[in-house]
Amino acid sequence: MFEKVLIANRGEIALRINRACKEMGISTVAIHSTADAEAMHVRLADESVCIGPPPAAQSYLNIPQIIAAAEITGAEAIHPGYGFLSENARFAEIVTEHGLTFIGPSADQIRLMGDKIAAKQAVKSAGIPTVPGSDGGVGSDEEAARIARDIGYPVLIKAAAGGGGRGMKVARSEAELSMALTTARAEAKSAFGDDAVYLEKYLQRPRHIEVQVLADSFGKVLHLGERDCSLQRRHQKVWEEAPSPALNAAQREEIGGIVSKALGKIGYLGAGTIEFLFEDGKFYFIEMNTRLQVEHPVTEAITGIDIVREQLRIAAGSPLEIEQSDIVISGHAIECRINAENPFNFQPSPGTITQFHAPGGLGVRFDSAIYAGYRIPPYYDSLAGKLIVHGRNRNECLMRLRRALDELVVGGIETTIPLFQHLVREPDILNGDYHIHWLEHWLAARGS
Ligand code: MV4
Repeated sequence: MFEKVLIANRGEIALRINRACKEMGISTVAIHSTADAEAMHVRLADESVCIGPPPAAQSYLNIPQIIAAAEITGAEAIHPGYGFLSENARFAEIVTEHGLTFIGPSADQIRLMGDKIAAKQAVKSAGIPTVPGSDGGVGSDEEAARIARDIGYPVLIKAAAGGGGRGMKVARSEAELSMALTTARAEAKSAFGDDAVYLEKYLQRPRHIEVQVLADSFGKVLHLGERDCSLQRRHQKVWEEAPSPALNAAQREEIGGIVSKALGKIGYLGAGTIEFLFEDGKFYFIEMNTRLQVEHPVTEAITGIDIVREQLRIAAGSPLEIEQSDIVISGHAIECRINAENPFNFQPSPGTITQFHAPGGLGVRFDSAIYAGYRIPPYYDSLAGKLIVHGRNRNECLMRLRRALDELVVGGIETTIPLFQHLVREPDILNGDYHIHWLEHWLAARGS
């Protein structure tokens, strides 16, 4: 096992990684910008290195400074967390070229999954169901029209270099198609420097369901069940839960088995997530994430598996010690993202936290790097904490979530807590009856 790991991130995820390292007897190195000198991740790590000024481009994305910090402190491995450099294939390559271990899959796998056309083809040929569409990029408008006529309207045009919802255009009829293609190509070119686009059947009211996997360097792949991340706004997830209220045990086993087998064929390494749209009882692959995700704790809650510990063990070349049959889904978990934002219009609300009280008790976890007196800097994302609640079933989980939200106090800034106070009382949410557009419809109906 590594003796020292550099954590190339900030905020709650840096604390999360630090915790796994400490439990495994690994020394930790924090990196930070000048804006984060007082941050909790810096205080809790064994060592810290200031790597640059506040803008992320000059600090948390500054590859030479991060490599230098690892070399100066003698760290053997780098955990990228999520966001920042976590899905930057070139970073993974540079880490490796410096004789360090990147805690994640190979640069080639990150690059493959970053190219949405290549990723779709790779997982499809490994047996994962995909959305009907152009198998590969679309060439001429005539070719696109032929494919669209074949799969039926509406169709969705996606950028090969996109992902996370950037650069998508819906065409509802052939009359709209050529304009939509032109716009999509132009937007893709200016956003990503690559105008390659592909076509898919547009699914109108699907759920977003993602399957968590762990794969070791001995070819063993385990799936840890799914998470339902359908409650989102502008491609930012707000509430994630597991198991999905929409799946039965047979569907869970089936998709988990398909995913494990496919990732075994691809030779995937580490923790990963396969994202699906789920509509009318069918799964359709959309993307693969090659990083640890914000919402990983809901899976930890229902499986008892420490995903970050497993990432560290896998990266150090250790085998997964459990079998698929050892993984038992127990109860239900929900995560609420507590953002420093206005709860209904989501405008960022950085500033000083004047009061803070974390909720506790059985089945309650609060992952956060905030404290009373902490000033949330305006330079980074607005996630202030994650409330993760576990119960023996969904109703107990919801009851506990209402109680935990009532205990949580974050004063001095606006947060999304009031949004969740409303959501835990909405009939559709209580019934688990929602889809990827539900939250935006609900917000529009309340006039926010
Ligand atoms: C889709 C879709 C409908 N049909 N693909 C958005 C993010 C990116 N990962 C894929 N996305 C979508 N792809 C087809 N063929 C609808 C979305 C989508 C979405 C997906 C997941 C979660 C939230 C979403 C919000 C809007 C659109």
